[in-house]
Amino acid sequence: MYDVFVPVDMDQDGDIDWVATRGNSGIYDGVFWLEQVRTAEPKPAFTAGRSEDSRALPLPPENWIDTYETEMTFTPPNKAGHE
Ligand SMILES: [Ca+2]
Repeated sequence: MYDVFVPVDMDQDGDIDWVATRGNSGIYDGVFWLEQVRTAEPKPAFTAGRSEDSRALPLPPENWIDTYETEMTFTPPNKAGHE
């Protein structure tokens, strides 16, 4: 859970940065800082803060809603077919 984002130029380079707190995330709780980086050449939008991080997943396909379940059920998956 992110409690608040505060815009502030942390390193006083003229670009606004974001400082925020994260809670209810166990060992990942704390304060973090998102810094804008300006370069003349293209570069990745994000740089990982840790050498080991969670697996990156691709965005869903454009037609994701077509494959999304539309029926609501109150039967848990392990009980389906036993009625
Ligand atoms: Ca800055």
